[in-house]
Amino acid sequence: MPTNFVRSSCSLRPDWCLRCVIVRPADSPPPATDAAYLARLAQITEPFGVTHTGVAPAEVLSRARTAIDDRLRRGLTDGMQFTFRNPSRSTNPRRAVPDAQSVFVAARPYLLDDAPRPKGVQARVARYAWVDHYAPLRAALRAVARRLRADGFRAVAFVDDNSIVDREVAQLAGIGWFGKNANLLLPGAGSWFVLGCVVTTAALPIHQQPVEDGCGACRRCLDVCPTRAIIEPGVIDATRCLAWVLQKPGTIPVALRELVGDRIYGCDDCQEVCPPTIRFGPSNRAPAQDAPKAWLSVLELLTCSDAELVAQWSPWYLADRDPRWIRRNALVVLGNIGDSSGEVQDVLREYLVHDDPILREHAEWAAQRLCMQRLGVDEVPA
Ligand code: B12
Ligand code: SF4
Ligand code: SF4
Repeated sequence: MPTNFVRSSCSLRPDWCLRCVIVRPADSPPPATDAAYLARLAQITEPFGVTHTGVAPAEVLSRARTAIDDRLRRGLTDGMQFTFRNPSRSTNPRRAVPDAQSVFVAARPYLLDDAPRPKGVQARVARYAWVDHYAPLRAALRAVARRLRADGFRAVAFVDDNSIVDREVAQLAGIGWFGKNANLLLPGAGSWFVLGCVVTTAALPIHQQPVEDGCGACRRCLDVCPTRAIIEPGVIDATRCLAWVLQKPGTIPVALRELVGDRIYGCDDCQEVCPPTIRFGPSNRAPAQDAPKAWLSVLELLTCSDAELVAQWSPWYLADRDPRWIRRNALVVLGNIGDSSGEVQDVLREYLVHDDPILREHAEWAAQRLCMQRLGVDEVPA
């Protein structure tokens, strides 16, 4: 039983806290934070499905700051909050952990076996949202943070949190390169990865060599994006990116509705066509998961209760956690791929008199589009 106790230093730096007390004798020096120590931290993450790790310096992320300011200035963020709300915080790891020395970064693959499309009117979910891949990554990084704190360092884990720009620290940690589709591509593995990190006062060995650009002359992602949202290599116009269009509050612009196709949440097109991701993705799969939700019945989404919708989709980001944005998306999908069955007509009839004016308007659009499709008309004549 140790006789001396030292306080761990969590980010709040309390004078006294039972939860933060650690049982390391005060006279034992912190361990060397060398390559062997780093390898042990990486080992901690493996059982959680993490395949790639690296270390970035805990310095101000000036390139990301410039990019964020540029996107804001050019009106490309469309009211997104995330890392854009407080850029000086999200681009400075030392705002999260004062005196931080390094950022331990981890990447976890999320590619799962393709799921066949069930019968009926089915909406497509983007691959990263088939199951909650952030939860195991968060568990991995929290385990690393606990190890670091037990060794006397301060450490805080972040996964898809607004406190830090994940792709930027991952690139600086030597995990991959910025693709023209803006995603971080891992050499020999592609981009089907979620990212997270631990900001720490431990001076871990920092990665020195950036990964070389692997896009070369390719520009498939720019050409295939259904809404032309990749306006320059690496620059996304969120007002047109379907991933944001399906998450944001309010009305989906009429000009984008047909392009939504059968998507209910997220968009994968700029990754599905990416040659390194096609080539290497399949050998970098996520651990098998039970019942991934790759397809959702549109009619069920439109007829179940709000409570059921929220309970089922709690890991998804939805503005204000409001289930009506899922219903709005479902109405657009129904307009695009619905059939003339009685069930579809019943559901549409219900939404055409809905109390919510946004849902009513999307139902009107869907009804009009389905009629036009049946008449073989693509556009309302001017
Ligand atoms: C806001 C956000 C979005 C927004 C905006 C995306 C964007 N490109 O900015 C929306 C909602 C559209 C979105 C969509 C998606 N997202 Co998102 N998103 C975020 C979030 C919360 C913040 C991103 C951010 O700060 N962007 C700021 C801008 C300035 O950064 P950037 O566009 O990446 O710009 C960088 C490049 O321009 C680069 N750069 C600088 N100079 C140059 C020059 C060239 C030539 C190039 C190529 C690059 C380059 O430096 C910039 C700064 O790092 C992060 C989580 C986080 N906390 O970081 C997840 C995150 C980026 N998203 C993620 C995912 C999975 C997605 C989707 C694939 C989900 C989906 N299937 O629908 C799509 C992909 C869309 C796309 N092509 O980018 C992952 C990306 C993983 C990866 N391997 O890259 C992240 C990291 C979440 C996570 N923790 O795993 N997302
Ligand atoms: S996620 Fe879809 S809409 Fe957004 S840039 Fe990629 S292909 Fe375009
Ligand atoms: S599709 Fe081509 S240009 Fe786009 S990210 Fe992939 S390799 Fe780079």
